[in-house]
Amino acid sequence: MTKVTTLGEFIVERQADFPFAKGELSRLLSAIRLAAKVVNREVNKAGLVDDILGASGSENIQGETQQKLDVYANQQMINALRAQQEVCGIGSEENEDFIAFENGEAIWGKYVVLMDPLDGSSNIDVNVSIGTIFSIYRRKSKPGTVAELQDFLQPGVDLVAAGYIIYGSSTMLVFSTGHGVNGFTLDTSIGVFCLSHPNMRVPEDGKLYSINEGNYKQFPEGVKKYIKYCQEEDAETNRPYTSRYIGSLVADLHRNMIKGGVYIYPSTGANPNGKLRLMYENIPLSFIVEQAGGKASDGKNRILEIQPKDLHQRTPLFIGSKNMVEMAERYMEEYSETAAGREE
Ligand code: P6P
Repeated sequence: MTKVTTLGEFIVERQADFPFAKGELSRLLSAIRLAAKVVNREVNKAGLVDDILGASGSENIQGETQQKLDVYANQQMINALRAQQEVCGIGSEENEDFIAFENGEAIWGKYVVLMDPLDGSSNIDVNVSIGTIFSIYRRKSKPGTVAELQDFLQPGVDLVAAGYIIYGSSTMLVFSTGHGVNGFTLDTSIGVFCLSHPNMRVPEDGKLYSINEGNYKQFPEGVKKYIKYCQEEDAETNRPYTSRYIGSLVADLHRNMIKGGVYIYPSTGANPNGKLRLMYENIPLSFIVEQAGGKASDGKNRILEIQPKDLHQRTPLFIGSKNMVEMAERYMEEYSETAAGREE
């Protein structure tokens, strides 16, 4: 019988890999792991209980209707991380401003966490996979003081860890601390995340392209040309590709991580800088994909090198198999007056 490695054992075995003092990462990840299990329990019964389905009646900073499960997931992550005392503050896609923990030991926490507690939540009611995305940074402000905005507005190159949880046909936690990417599947019979996808690598090439072609008319010319390239017949370059778009970023990204592919959310008329948030979606997922040998940009600039200006800043996202992203970037360069959409 092959040895099963749990997430806890993995962290202990690989402690030397982690740029954390002993035990800090395991406490941080155990908070995220706990929250993931609690959210998973609610996600899995969402179809059965009215009080967790559907909209909460409130809106988040983006003016998007918050689904009850978004609000629930947000609170579970905040509670779990607050309890761990390693984190001095949290930035969440669901909250207008960051949350600085001021209780007791928390002000000595060396890290901050940014998260999208439940991405793709509009899919909850139709039983499509959704996800949680998180980033971990070292704080820049002085320990013993409350967290400051500078602790959160850090570029992706300064990340110490990032990951996502996908609530799908199985629930998986995929994360990296800068030493490759590993995937853990929740064994619900014992409530433990077990190493199922060691050292994940994004295939350099793929046959899948993911984009909401309903927005075709509003796309930059370079994106239109790349879509046409994907649809042309060419036996040598294995085209036409297949279009797969779930409308749940974590699900589309996870499939492309495993099978190879490219996901593009470019600038559109409705969203001149793209729809996805730099801090809560694009940076953590770009960190993961780069650690697995893939590539991520805004169509020109490497996502991880973008200096954030605002907690809820949006950027276009081209992410996935290296060769596919680079082909799309070539079309953007050749055909678009501004590679990252219209001027800001
Ligand atoms: P559209 C979900 O709202 C999300 O943030 C991502 O998970 C998803 O990929 C994208 O937006 C879908 O957006 O405009 O294609 O419906």
